[in-house]
Amino acid sequence: MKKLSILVVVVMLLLTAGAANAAVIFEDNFDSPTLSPEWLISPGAGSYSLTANPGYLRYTVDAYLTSRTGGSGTTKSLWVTRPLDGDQWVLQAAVTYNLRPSWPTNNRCTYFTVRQPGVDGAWMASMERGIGVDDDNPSGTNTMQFFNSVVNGPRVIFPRSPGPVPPDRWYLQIERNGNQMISRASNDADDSTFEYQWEYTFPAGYLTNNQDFEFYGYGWRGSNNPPGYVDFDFIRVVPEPTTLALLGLGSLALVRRRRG
Ligand SMILES: [Ca+2]
Ligand SMILES: [Ca+2]
Repeated sequence: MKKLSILVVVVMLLLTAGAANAAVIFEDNFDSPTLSPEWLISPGAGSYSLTANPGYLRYTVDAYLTSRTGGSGTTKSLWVTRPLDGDQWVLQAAVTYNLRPSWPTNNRCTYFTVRQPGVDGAWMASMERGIGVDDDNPSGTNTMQFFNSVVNGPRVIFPRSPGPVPPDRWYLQIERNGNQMISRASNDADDSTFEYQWEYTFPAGYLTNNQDFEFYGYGWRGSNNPPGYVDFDFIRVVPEPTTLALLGLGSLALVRRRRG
């Protein structure tokens, strides 16, 4: 009987692992020299390359008076987006920021965002990595900010750097579980632990089931020499863990039925 129980557990684990593996919703490791057509480009200032650092998508910020949508004397920046259906998923990305310059020149901020569909769809979760002068917060010249369209989440302020800020690698996750959004970030090279986390639950009915994820950057009061850029190692979407647990339970039920 004990052996059978162990067998059931082993089979369940195998099936769960299989389900998890098969259940990757989307994945791009940026191994191809051309961008997959699943991505949509909204043209503007800035550029992307899959050959500058093979295996990575490099987004180079145009820091000379650019903004997300343009206007007020700024030029619209380039965005890379992808539509995503459903309300149970985890978006994962490994990214190396190389924004380089520090105070007082070349202000650059880059965004990793999930928003409701449409150009101005409500922002559901966003992480902003910014380097340079921050008009709103003089000490905030080297920051990671969590926010959405409704509220600002935590802002992590790193020491002001007298020289160019060295490249830093982050592992980012944005999880949607119905109305709840959870943003997590790790910058200590251990992707299994998150040094920063922020949760926000939207009112029922606020969010539709569809969304886009998007990244872009912009800057102001700066030149583009030297350039600042972001290297994405991968971006993937997997089912939200509760969904996976249910898949596991489903596997167990199947095994039990087979035994019965
Ligand atoms: Ca960590
Ligand atoms: Ca890669």
